[in-house]
Amino acid sequence: MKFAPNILKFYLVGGSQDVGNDPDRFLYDVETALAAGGTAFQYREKGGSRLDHAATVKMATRLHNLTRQYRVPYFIDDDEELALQVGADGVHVGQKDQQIETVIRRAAGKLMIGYSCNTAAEIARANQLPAVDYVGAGPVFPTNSKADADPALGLSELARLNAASHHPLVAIGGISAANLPATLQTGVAGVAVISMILASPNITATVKAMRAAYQSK
Ligand code: TZP
Ligand code: MG
Repeated sequence: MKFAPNILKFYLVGGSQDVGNDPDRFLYDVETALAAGGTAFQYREKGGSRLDHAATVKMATRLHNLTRQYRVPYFIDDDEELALQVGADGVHVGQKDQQIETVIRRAAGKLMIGYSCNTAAEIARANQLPAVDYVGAGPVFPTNSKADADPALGLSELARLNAASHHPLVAIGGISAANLPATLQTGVAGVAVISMILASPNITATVKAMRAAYQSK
């Protein structure tokens, strides 16, 4: 699958730890969000997860089937080997994960590559890496979904990072229905969310409200 910036519009991120370690609920919620119009999905099995490696591979395969069914690009966080093993479309690499150069060497041409860049220096470095397809910047607002998150950037710093980036930029961290319009005003290509969707009492309504926020932009 070839990268296009519009896949970043409503980028759903999550793992079973984000829904109380309930794998079946996780699959059901991801399917609901994809059916309602999510534009990309990233499987991020992280801190607090109770899945062992075999269960993670099984989950990654089931999610692959779901993303195929809904024709949504499928990324895996921080594990290009798992991404290649299950036939995912991309890998997302954090600053504290594997070296980006190593991932590029192993995955360029086979997987789309996303890279977390939360400072001007990190954006400048990513600008020198044409194999990177998009950058993710955050947390924009305070978040409870990432234990080791940096301090919140705020909207003006987000706008500065977006302007400096040669790659399309997706904003992440603490994005809610309330701050979505202001976040989009910064000019970012899209927003990536965990709790806005996975903690929503009505996922379908939440995704539809996100779509409406784009239309009124
Ligand atoms: N990276 C920066 S903030 C964050 C990640 C993975 C968590 C985003 O979760 P939420 O619930 O949308 O704030
Ligand atoms: Mg990571």
